[in-house]
Amino acid sequence: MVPAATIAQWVKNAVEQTAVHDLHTHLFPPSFKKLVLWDIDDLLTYHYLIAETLRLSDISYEAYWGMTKAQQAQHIWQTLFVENPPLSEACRGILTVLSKLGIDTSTRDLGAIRRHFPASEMQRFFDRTFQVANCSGVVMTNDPLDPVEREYWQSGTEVDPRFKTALRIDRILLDWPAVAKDVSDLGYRVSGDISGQTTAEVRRFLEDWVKRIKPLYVACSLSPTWRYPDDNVTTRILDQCVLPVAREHNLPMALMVGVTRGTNPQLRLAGDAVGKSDITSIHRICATNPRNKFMCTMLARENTHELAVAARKHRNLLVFGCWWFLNNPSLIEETTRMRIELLGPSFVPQHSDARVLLQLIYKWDHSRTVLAKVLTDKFVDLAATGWNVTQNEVTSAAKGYLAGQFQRFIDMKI
Ligand code: FIX
Ligand code: ZN
Repeated sequence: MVPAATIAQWVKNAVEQTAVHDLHTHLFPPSFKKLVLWDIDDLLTYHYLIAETLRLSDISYEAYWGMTKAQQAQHIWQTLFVENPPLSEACRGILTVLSKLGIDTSTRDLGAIRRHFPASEMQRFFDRTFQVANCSGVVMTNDPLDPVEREYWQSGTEVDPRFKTALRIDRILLDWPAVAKDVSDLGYRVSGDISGQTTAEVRRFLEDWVKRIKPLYVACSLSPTWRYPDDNVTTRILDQCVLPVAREHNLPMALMVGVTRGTNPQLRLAGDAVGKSDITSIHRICATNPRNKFMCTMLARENTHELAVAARKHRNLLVFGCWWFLNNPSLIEETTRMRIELLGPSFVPQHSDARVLLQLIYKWDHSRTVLAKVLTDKFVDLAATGWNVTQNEVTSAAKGYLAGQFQRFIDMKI
């Protein structure tokens, strides 16, 4: 029988040495200059840390938002790292990043830390981050209705090949009729009441953007109240526009379900919350559209188990990631254990959701540690049955979880 210590070493090596392909981030390539977030002030002003700071500091929302980014970062550092111990996952993440980059934090001096991130070094940090995070590529979140981003695509800006695309369509699915004017301003004959040529024109809009950015999948985040099917515009646009286009191009539709936007609008991006969602809608969308592929992550811990069960029922459904408030070691561990027990190798344990380039370093370091722990236990359990665990199968499991399963699903024809 292979000793547990040997298995642990094989798993650790395989999980550390396999390059991850990160299937959902909010990162942009260096050429999309206005959208790039990368340095220590960007790390500190991450919306996870804004929410944590405004719980502990007496500053008003208005005063916080009235500061420059550098002042906000300083305030967050002072509140979360100097006046309090940086115990939360998002705080620990910053310290992991700095430590992996060899930056000394012992003096707790933000000024000294900032000197490691001169603006002139931005480009170099891209290569360094991908290398330290052992990441081969990331999928962006690409919104054609964002005027700043659209300009980069329309002007043919070159994209670093490590950055893959995903066509994000939240506004098209959720903001009708308000969004009709924006789509119509782009030259599509659409109307707020979805009359006339509207659905054909929305399809043409989607087709044009599929051609332009060549996405790996189409994506939308949805609230806990989302139901499928429903007698509303979202179902109509899904059924008549999005799913036919996705089918035609063999693109999965990624459903990220369970976010209540703007629970506290004063917190802006940090003000979104979580709610329990409806798993039967996932069953129905997969069952009634068998020629479409779906990816799904759900934000509520309460939905995680039933989502794994749903994936057992629908081969056109890929479960992925521990999203946002689930991206904490304790919840990644229980979720990953349960998913392995129900789905074996056929899911994607994690995505980073990184908004700031350097976050790739900590999000993957922390997730890899948990994945290695769980995978070791599972292979040790196998060895205890007399199964002759081999280093090859350990390596191939790690490759599947970190890159292969996603690629397999993207390539799969149904
Ligand atoms: O909808 C999403 O893609 C979410 O991940 C984001 O909107 C969210 O703000 C986030 O950054 C979570 O990690
Ligand atoms: Zn996201």
